[in-house]
Amino acid sequence: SSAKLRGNAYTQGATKLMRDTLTVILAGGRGTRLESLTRDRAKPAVPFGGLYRIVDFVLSNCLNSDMRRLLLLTQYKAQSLDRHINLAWRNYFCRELGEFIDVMPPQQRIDDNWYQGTADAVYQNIYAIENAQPKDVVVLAGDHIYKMNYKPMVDFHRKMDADITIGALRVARNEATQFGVLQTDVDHRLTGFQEKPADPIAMPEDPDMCLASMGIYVFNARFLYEQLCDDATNTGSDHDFGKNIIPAAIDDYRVFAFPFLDENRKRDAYWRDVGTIDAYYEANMDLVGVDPQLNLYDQVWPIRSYQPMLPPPKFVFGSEGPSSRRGEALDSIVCQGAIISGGSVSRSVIGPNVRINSYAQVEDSILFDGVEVGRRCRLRRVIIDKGVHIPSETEIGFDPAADAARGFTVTDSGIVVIARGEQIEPSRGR
Ligand code: ADQ
Ligand code: ADP
Repeated sequence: SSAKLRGNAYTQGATKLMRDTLTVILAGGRGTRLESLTRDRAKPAVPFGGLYRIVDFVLSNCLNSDMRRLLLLTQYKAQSLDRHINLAWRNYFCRELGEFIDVMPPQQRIDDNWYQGTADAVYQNIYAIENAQPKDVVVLAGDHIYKMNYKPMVDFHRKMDADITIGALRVARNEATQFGVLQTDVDHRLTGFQEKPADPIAMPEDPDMCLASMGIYVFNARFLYEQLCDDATNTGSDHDFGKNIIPAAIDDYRVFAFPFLDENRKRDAYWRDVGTIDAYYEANMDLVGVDPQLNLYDQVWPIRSYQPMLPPPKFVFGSEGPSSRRGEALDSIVCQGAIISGGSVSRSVIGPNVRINSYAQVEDSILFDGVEVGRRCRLRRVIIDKGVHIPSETEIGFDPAADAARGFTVTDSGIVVIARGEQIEPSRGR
């Protein structure tokens, strides 16, 4: 068929470099710090930027980097993630050409445990990995927001004849406690590694910055098999790359850091581990400014997702016509199927099928698919999960104590999260 011919041409165009790799995407973390957003779905399936899911970023990076042999390791509440992969991603891969995206739930083939640490998750799929006969195995996380070409990293890994190459970037020292922290020599070879240290070691040239692991790795395949088999029999191990495999490898093997920089190499690249509500909120808000560092409109590096056929977003005066309020949205993203009718939206991410009714004011908020905001509501710094109906005249985000008393999650910085299925009592706000 013509689709196959196109696929064929594409694969022939893909570099041999990338055809020799297999990519394993870790998509099984619980994401408990995302509170109710991960109550019914895996973290990579959490909606992001209106029409995307978090996992779309790493998968778009893979496709854009010519990586077409992917295993996605799931574990926790993966139903909507699995469905999304089928709808959005399955069609980009042609099995006849040796391309695939396979979703791998815990195999329980090796023992009765679900995946333990990240290394165990990979170990449990070692047969599938060996079957693909890769030269190198790229291990990525399913829950990071960034645009990265992995080719230069794989290229670097081979040039250095490395056993492990770790993607790394600079982070502020006070944030480095959440990451693996690396020290390197002038050739980028690791001389030290601490997983989530209480007192992170700063970079020699800047006492306020640390070199942090992005939790993404290129492994020499043979080396990976040996390490995983050794680790599997080690009862004292957490079976985790960051906690066990990497620290143990530094002295005896060739472990390198690949610095992830912006293409023009003038500033640090954009990368976010959206592990907390606040980080998730900020990363969404990063999209709505005039010149976001993460540009979704860049046709050179498209971020793909699934979009159902929906009508275009619509902006209308309220039901009283031009004498009433204008329906408008500024500094905002508005998805298909949304209707903003006589309400005003600013600095917000408005998901598909959202309804904003007359005199409502929505500021600095993230509304998922199908949220309905009644007349004269005032919402500020709120994340509202799918399908929640906010009755008329409700105020949320102005009084943290009152919001918490109504059972909503309120973060230290004052972001309110309204869970899916929440029944909101009508309230007279003013
Ligand atoms: P963390 O992100 O804390 O640190 P972890 O919780 O192990 O590491 O998760 C890594 C990735 O694997 C996540 O995408 C997670 O969802 C997924 N994952 C976790 N357990 C899994 C399992 N059993 N099965 C499938 N997937 C699983 C890591 C590194 C740090 C580094 C940060 C950067 O250990 O050194 O700095 O990533 O975010
Ligand atoms: P998403 O919101 O990520 O698109 P779904 O709508 O499929 O995902 O819901 C995610 C999972 O949570 C599904 O397995 C679904 O059956 C389950 N689910 C949805 N709503 C509820 C609920 N109110 N209580 C418990 N489970 C739910």
